[in-house]
Amino acid sequence: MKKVALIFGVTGQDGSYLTKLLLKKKYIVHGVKRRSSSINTSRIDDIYQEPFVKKKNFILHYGDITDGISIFNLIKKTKPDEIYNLAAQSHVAVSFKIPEYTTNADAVGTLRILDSIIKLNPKIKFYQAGSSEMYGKVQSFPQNEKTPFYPRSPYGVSKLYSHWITINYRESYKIFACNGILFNHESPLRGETFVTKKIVKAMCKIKNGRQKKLYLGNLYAKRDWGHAEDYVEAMWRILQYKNPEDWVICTGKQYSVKQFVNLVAKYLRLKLIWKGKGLYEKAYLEKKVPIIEIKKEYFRPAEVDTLKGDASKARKFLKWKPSKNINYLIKDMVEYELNQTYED
Ligand code: NAP
Ligand code: G4F
Repeated sequence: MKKVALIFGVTGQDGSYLTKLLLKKKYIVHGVKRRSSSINTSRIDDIYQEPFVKKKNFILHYGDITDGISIFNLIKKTKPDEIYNLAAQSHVAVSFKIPEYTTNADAVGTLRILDSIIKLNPKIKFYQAGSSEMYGKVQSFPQNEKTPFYPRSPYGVSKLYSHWITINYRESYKIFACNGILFNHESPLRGETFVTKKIVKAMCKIKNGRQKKLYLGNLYAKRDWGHAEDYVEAMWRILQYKNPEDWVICTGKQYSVKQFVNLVAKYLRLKLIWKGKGLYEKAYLEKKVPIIEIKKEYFRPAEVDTLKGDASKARKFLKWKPSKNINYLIKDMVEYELNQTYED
């Protein structure tokens, strides 16, 4: 019998990579997409061309994480062995602008799935997409499964609710429900307003003479950036482990936004010279033209200054470790971007 997976958030970066992974593992994959006025399946459309995709092993359904009826009905209809909850309003800065919606989707959405599981089939395994944003103002360094949380945004607070409600349902109803605490992971499919994609896209366009300037916020925030393809493998391993537990997934290496910019510039052979401080810091190309400037609007009301994880537990028990480093990530993102054709 083939295993059946149900993915909430199938149209996102991770949803796309996870779908491919599960189809290669011969799962039947049901994906939940939400209704939008324009087509939102661009990240998964190519999956239908893959040789391992047959007519009936990848099926999309309409649903919404803020709509409990759709969640209940989809779980009832698709009868999954495993549910992956990747659906979220996943942009931290945006969560300050739409905090109530973010809480509804990112916190209560998880409760809706968990409660449907215990009502319909408590044997379903559940993966919750937790985030290193829950560490926020970090309480110890590096962060592992024992590090106390201190979220700094409506997004981080909502993810923390999801983390604890997943543990609460696991302990109360003995279900196989797990939290992955994933640090930042990127890829060519990353959303365009996250900082890595924004930098790569703009700098490729600058290199090709299609854009003049890139505006950024806090250059000195540090992140532990991995590749999404590695991280979806961890999600799957988490649900195959003998016990339902919580897991930190990260590279253990940390770079600032400015270092990321410099690595992209190096790959593109752009010679950047940084001058000035604070809001007046600028990166010049060939000493003359400023191509990167700072805009106050990209700073957040509360920042997560530094994140660096410790994935020893996953290394030891899941036999998981990242296979791609930051240089591979940048090469993958830049090469993808350079191959895009732009209408402008
Ligand atoms: P993403 O690209 O933003 O994808 C989010 C997915 O959720 C998209 O498919 C989106 O649909 C869907 N979604 C949003 N609101 C929804 C709603 N109300 N109902 C149903 N679906 C909804 O995010 P990602 O980078 O793949 O991340 C996947 C998950 O991991 C998210 O929960 C994120 O918060 C979490 N996470 C990500 C990272 C990271 O660094 N990438 C790290 C830790 C945790 P549309 O395509 O229609 O927008
Ligand atoms: O790329 P970011 O928007 O990612 P952030 O806030 O770390 O969140 C991502 O990773 C989390 C895991 O830790 C996920 F849970 C979450 O869903 C999301 O995927 O920003 C990274 C850093 C921040 O410190 C931000 O202030 O980059 C800084 N930054 C500087 N200039 C900018 C910009 N971020 C964005 N998005 N845009 C800028 O212009």
